[in-house]
Amino acid sequence: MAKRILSGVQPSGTMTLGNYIGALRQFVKLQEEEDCFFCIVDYHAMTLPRNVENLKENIRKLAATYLAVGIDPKKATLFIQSDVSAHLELGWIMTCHSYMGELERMTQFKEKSKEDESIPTGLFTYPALQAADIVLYNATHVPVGEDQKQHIELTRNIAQRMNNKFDQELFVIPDPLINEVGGRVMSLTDPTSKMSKSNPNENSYISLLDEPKRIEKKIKRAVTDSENHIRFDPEEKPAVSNLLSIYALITDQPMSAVEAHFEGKGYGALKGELAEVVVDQLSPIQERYEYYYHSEELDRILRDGAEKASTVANATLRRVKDALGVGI
Ligand code: ATP
Ligand code: LTN
Repeated sequence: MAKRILSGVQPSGTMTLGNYIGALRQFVKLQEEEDCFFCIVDYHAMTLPRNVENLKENIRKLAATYLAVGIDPKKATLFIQSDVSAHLELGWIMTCHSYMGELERMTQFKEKSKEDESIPTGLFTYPALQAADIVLYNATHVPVGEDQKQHIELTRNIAQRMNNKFDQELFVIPDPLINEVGGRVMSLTDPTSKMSKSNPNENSYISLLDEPKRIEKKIKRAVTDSENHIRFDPEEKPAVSNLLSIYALITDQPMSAVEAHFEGKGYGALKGELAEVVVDQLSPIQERYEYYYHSEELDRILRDGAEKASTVANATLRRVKDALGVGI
């Protein structure tokens, strides 16, 4: 039987090469074989006040990016979370079945709540909404980057808890799908933290919409080490290993082939060739992005997607409300 896939991305800025390698590229492959739902999780983006400012534009940017990287609305359902009200309804129900203790353990919450003195409540309860996003579609698998593993684990726990409580298989228990290589693309300026679009230092990430010159510049400035010896060794040489991983993933080669290719060459060569393959991969995506961003086709795709998603989500919500005994 085909797997049921659900994943979500926050409209919180321009997608990075990390998002592309860790998540979007997987989505494009999965849609060929599996039954896929991809969501623009705008209610999640709202959990940080700074994301509220350009929400409308960021939603459109993300929708155009999904299509530009190759998500095909004939094969997968693409929709905006806030167009399917079942997310908030089930989100509340799942919030009521989650515990403060387990939410307090979430690494992403700990990281993101460091940024501000006033921590929005939504930032804390957000993993319960993410759990609802997933189980609403009876997802069997959730393709995500490494940083989301803990949230999927939490989803499994809440879903199982509710199945036990109501003594029926209310929810499918989902598995994460994480790329072994590429599940965590690191920052270009600090190889100990993940490449993130919310990093204020723009040199730390490559945006999918960066112009060729900018990509070259950022890669040239990327930190390395003082050895000038190319070797894949994430422990001893995290920065160079990160560049090598990106090269291997973009060119679809095993690391052994990449190491052999760069044998005897210096960091200058690695950076030059890496910039070239990244630019080659992103150029056609950027062209398609421009087209979709300005097209009415995009609105139609999102409207159709919301309709299809609502049908599936409402059926799950109905089942849950019946089990709880709420509503008529
Ligand atoms: P931010 O970087 O602003 O904290 P984010 O990029 O983690 O946000 P999303 O845009 O919702 O948040 O992430 C979309 C997907 O990309 C998720 O599955 C996430 O795990 C994955 N992802 C994000 N950054 C990376 C990275 N550096 N390497 C691999 N995958 C990543
Ligand atoms: N929390 C995720 C985004 C997200 C998601 C989802 C991912 C929200 N709902 C459902 C997978 C499935 C993030 O911050 N990247």
